[in-house]
Amino acid sequence: MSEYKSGFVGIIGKPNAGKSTLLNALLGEKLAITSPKVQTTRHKIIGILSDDTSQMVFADTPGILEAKYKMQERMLEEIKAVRKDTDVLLFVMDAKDSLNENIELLLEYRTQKPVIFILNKIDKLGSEDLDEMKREIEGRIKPQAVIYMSALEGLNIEGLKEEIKMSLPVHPPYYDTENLSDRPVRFFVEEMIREKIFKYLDKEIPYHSTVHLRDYTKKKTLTKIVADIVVTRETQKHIMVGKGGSMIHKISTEARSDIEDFIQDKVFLELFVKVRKDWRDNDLFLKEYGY
Ligand SMILES: Nc1nc2c(ncn2[C@@H]2O[C@H](COP(=O)(O)OP(=O)(O)OP(=O)(O)O)[C@@H](O)[C@H]2O)c(=O)[nH]1
Ligand SMILES: [Mg+2]
Repeated sequence: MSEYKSGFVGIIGKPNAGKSTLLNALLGEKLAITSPKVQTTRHKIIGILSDDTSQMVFADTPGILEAKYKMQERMLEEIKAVRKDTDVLLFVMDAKDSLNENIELLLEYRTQKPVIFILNKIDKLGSEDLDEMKREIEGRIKPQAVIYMSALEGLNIEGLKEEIKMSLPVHPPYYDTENLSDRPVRFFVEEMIREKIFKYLDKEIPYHSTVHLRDYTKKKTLTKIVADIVVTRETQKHIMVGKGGSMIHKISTEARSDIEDFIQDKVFLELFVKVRKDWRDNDLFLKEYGY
């Protein structure tokens, strides 16, 4: 038998490139929340894929951005930590985005470790010349590989896994092979609620919101969950609650159904909306809310 391989695989790229969708496709599980809006992911999320010969420890990260407030500074720190602590770097790019901008960004963020360059969302490409893009990437980056991918449709996922395996070091598994992530269930519950906020609210509100779990109690016949949705202004609270509570009801109903699937139990979910002015720039609130 050949030796077991195991290593850390960082997933980085611009906001909305499809990093979280890719993580989910690699794992075959919905672990990370996704949305059509930029900056959906705020925390590093570890996803672990183990088989008889290898373990890949993926780290999904927030999209690379220019930090304008403290919460975004924390997001950038997470990206920088992942990029250092990685055996193979997956750089994800929306194939319709500017190639030059993406290459510049990768040159800034890459380390000595091998890079796999992923041209994602090829399912919605028109006449763009992928081979031409590939030649330019190879010329300027010298990646281990350039992979055409549709994370949404799972196209080329197996090819990508093979490519990653090739550059994993020989090492025993880092995590118990039964584990899917290093985050507790509570984290995913908060994220599933936050996903609905990104789905149903527009403009600045998703970016001014966070979700904080207050109670998670497993009872005999169900799990009781109480969470706060935190916003920065009274007007945002009104919109979050909606007319006659319609918006918060919609968020709660959909989130509850996702949580029930995830924890395989009936859920009683209670949501409260709270105003915390400037929580995104306040060290104490950021700490309390897990940033
Ligand atoms: N057509 C198509 N859409 C995709 C593909 N991959 C991702 N998307 C969509 O692109 C949007 C962004 O996907 P995410 O996975 O949330 O992107 P992300 O890079 O994690 O974004 P941030 O967390 O904001 O940095 C979502 O609406 C996805 O459904 C793909 O291969 N094809
Ligand atoms: Mg994401």
